[in-house]
Amino acid sequence: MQINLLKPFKRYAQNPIISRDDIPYPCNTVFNAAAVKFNDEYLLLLRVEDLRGYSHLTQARSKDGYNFKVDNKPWIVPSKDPAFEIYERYGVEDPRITELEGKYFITYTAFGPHGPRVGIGVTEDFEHFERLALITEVDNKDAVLFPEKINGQYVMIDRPSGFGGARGDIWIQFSPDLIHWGGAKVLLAPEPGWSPNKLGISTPPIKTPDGWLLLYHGVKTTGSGKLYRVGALLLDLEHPEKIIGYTPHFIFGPEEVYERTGDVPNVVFPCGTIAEDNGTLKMYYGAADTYIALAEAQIDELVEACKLAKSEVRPKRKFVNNK
Ligand code: M1P
Repeated sequence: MQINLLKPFKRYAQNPIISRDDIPYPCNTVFNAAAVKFNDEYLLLLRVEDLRGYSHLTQARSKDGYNFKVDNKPWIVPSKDPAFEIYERYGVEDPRITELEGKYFITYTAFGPHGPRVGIGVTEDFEHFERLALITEVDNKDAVLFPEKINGQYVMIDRPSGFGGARGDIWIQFSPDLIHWGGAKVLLAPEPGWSPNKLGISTPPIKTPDGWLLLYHGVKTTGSGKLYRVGALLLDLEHPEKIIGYTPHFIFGPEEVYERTGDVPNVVFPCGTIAEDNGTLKMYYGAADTYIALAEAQIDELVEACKLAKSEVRPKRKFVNNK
């Protein structure tokens, strides 16, 4: 396989693009940002961890996608509404944004004493945010919405943790109203190799002529802790529960000092991409749970890498119980 299909992403030379020094108020770290283009600007929704270790979400904006200015105050903080409070008491984390029916839906991890679960809310103007519901039970995170209904249903991918949280598989669910979800099916499970312990969808689906393109993260637990890397996945346009192909190898992993060193070393964790009109994909990722960084790839190369994978001979998926 050509090297650009094995390693399609090129890092921005000025990485990292945001660190805690860019946050205009005291905090511990900034990482794992959702991304969207809004009003001709690039908008990142940053996960900022405060000095207590609790996370909230703060906006940053840019004219060029590389140089960002961070808002003076948080935008989404843990809710005081009794319907949400206990489930968000320890923070709101790892947002993803999907433009759907002219609005911007934000899925996020609500973290509280009972464990992580997925929340969903909506905005039209990135000023007012309306929480809609908590849409999964615990233990679940890494949820992304598709940008359109498919066969009359809204579609979401999430990551319930099985086996007492010892493992994470990627699942797909369907809904008539974005609130009530069901019909869950497993999409992709950890395999021996680069991602034997858990997986999670990283970025919302991008529609291409060949299928829905998504990035996902795979986790390998090593003697030095967890190693987070990124793969790509292509799903059928009409039947997104069908995998067209996915990269059997990781396509992006920690290499640079800012990815290898930080609060959680050896982590690259994208939550947002922006597809440019020229076919470039900007991937915004958390690095070592300490920075935001940027890498770019060509969408057609990512699709090609997924499609080639389909024809590769590889061992049949094995059941891995990490307990
Ligand atoms: O520390 C690495 C990541 O760990 C968690 O990710 P996941 O539950 O998908 O393995 C999250 O806390 C994430 O924010 C963090 O970057």
